[in-house]
Amino acid sequence: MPRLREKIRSRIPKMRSTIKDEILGKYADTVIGNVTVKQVCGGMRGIKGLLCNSSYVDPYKGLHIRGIPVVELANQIPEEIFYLLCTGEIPDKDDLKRLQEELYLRSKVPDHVWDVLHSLPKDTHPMTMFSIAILSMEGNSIFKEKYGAGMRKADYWEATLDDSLEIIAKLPAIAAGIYRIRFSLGDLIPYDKSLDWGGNFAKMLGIPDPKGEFAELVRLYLVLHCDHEGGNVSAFTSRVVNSALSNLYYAVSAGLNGLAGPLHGLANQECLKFVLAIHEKYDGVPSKEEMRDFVLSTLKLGKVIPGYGHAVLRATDPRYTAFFEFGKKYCSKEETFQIVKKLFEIVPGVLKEYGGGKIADPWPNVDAISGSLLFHYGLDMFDYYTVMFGVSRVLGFCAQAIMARALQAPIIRPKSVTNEWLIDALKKKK
Ligand code: CMX
Repeated sequence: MPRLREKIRSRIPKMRSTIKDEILGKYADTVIGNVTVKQVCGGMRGIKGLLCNSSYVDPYKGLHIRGIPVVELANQIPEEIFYLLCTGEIPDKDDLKRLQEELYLRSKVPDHVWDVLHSLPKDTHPMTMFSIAILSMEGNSIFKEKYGAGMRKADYWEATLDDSLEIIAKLPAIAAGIYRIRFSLGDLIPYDKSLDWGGNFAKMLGIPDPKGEFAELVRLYLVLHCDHEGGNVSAFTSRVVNSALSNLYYAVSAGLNGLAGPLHGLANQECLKFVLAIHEKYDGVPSKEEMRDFVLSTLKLGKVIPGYGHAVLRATDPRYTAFFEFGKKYCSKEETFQIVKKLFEIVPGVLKEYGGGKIADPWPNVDAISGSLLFHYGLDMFDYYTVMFGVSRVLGFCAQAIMARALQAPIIRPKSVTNEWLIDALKKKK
């Protein structure tokens, strides 16, 4: 029995009493914000309407995992981050070992998943394969089985933790398997018990890695993408689905479907395409003037500059900076990395000028760089990049679901209104 379970269990009474006594008990009807018409028409941007304690994004300082700036966690491994997301603590050596053993014991992927993946059309997008693979295991949900047998509400979190461990344990094999099947790279590579979760994922992809740098990059990638509050498209979707007590297989698959969109997780694939288009056009790294022309002509075509801008951030994404440091250390001569660097010198200024102030965040987000590093190590099937993102983000989906069930959070159900209702309400206000 991993101590992760006991740690979560021991924290639940305090978490519940904070909500029940300190927050709801004293301030249930206190107003903490207004909603403007612009927010109603603009994707609910910035409306504070959800609790999420696993992570927080400061507009200027970026992602914090349980209060810790993510750059300070760059040397941890993903299993430690999952533990941290769920408990607020980094595990000691013993707890980490127990969690890794637990993941190993649950790592066998059911045979039918491979049959399903092999039966899909050859050109299926890897994200579609990923989402289908997770959903195809829904019949194994422990939550579903226990709920059917009359599980108490107080135990929902534990069954959600079991489903989380089952899913997370299988992610490296499933995701790496998708890579090898989709791009016809030969046999699947078996799980290696001597390796950590991220190291296994790197190995099972089959990318040659004589110095272990690629595995280091994969671990960093999995740490940096693990969570990003509760309101982004994928996390929110996953939370909403799970709030109906649809089990985690449904919720994770749904979150991944949101991640697959070009304004969200798919942006990293778009970013590398953009970088490679620049490389091809100028047959290498362009001059600053050429780069500026390329960026401006992209904007004039009505396209966005991938990897720049963010719904919440208002400064360079610290995850970008962490990857940048990795790139400087290991692949500063790689031309795609140099293009990424030059884009950073040009794009923010152009976006500020060209956007006339309408672009809220002209700075790079994590996607502006992640693909170029993967590309350097030979992971050049960029359709696959969002799967890497997904493997990491599932840690956050699961931690958020465990917390929500531990707090016995209700079904999520904001109110929508019609145009007529809105116009009528506004006239009355006038
Ligand atoms: N290039 C050109 N225009 C941009 C832009 C960019 N990189 N970022 C924002 N804008 C534009 C928007 O399209 C919008 O234009 P319209 O008013 O004509 O629709 C305007 O600036 C205002 O948008 P915003 O308030 O600054 O940004 P949003 O919160 O609406 O959108 C995001 C945020 C990320 C979707 C947007 O910046 C974007 O499309 N960026 C490029 C794609 C990208 O990198 N996505 C990854 C985000 C990270 C993630 O969520 O995973």
